[in-house]
Amino acid sequence: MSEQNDLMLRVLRGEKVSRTPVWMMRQAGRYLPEYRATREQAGSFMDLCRNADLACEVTLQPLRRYALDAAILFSDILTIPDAMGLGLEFIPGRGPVFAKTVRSEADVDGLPFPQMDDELAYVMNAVRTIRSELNGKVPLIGFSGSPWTLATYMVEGQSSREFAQAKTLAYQQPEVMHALLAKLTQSVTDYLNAQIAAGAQIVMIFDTWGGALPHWAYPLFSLDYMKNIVAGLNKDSEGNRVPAMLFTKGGGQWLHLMKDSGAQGLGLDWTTSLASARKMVGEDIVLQGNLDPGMLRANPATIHSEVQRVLSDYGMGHRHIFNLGHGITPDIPPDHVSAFIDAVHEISPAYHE
Ligand code: 1CP
Repeated sequence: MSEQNDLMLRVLRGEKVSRTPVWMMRQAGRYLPEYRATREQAGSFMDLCRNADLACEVTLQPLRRYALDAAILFSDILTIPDAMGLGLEFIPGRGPVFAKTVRSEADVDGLPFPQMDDELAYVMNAVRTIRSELNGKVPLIGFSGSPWTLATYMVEGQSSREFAQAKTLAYQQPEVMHALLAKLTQSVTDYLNAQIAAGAQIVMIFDTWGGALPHWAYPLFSLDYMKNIVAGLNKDSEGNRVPAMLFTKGGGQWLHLMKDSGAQGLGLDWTTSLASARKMVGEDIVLQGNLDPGMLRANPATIHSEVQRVLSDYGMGHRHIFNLGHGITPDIPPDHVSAFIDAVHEISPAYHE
């Protein structure tokens, strides 16, 4: 691992590059047999996150197989609510479940601010271990959930489709929801700054459920808090700005608002055309995306032509980072991922004259 690849950082700094960088959301995950083996060795998912050496191992696994241009910290967005004392468990077949929920003013008032050098120290240990092991091979992405997305899990106590409890709280008692979002904003800012201090070179905010909000409520309950976080990010140890990226799933129609968030990059799901997104955000913002992860079930020839479609949709230029429109799913054959990554390497140089 001696080659130094800073392609993604250069794109986020606005420099010219010779091809499109590529990585995948959930690139370390269950579609890889070696991930499943390490996960088994760890015991539970949270035990894997808490063990810096094993978290580092699974972070590096996809990089050994594929020519990826970034590593992403192996952890989860739900580490913050867990550290606030809600008691997180991942139940196979059901997903995350919390022992406690947050549904009243008293519940919000009772939430402690998690300490980055105590309850969340295991995350920073993983960041330090991974950064040192990468040794410059590719940049390391740190991440957090958005306050709104974290709040949906804390209010519901689990994954949700309708967000019945979270929306009732937001619409019926907006001041309680805002108090929760303000607390989470402080915690997420501290969390990302601690990851930056530990060596994260890019930070990404996953707003997976922002797209569930009505148009008037998206800025109020999600975007404004993410802006606040971006404004509160520290520089790295050398005094450089650490690029920030926002990903609101289902947020393509709000790009004209997101472009002024202060983030250098915006992630897109597959419902938005990169060409129209580029017109909306202008040439100063990097766009990341947006192959439908479902396309990876198709055969390698189809994957190749769909990569071509995404690249030509963005068009000529240096401010695109290739990714999926959401995380890769456990059923994808690993050789289809090779076809995807290889196609980006093969086709994208033609878009960088
Ligand atoms: O048993 C397992 O192996 C659990 C599967 C798994 C994995 C691999 C979960 C449970 N989390 C993760 C890792 C993870 N989660 C990463 C690691 C880095 C990488 O991308 O490779 C990241 C960035 C996340 C982020 C995350 N977790 C998000 C935001 C991004 C997204 O995909 O929308 C969300 C919503 C979660 C919650 C979560 N974690 C895991 C589950 C099953 C869920 C619930 C998802 C839901 O509510 O539908």
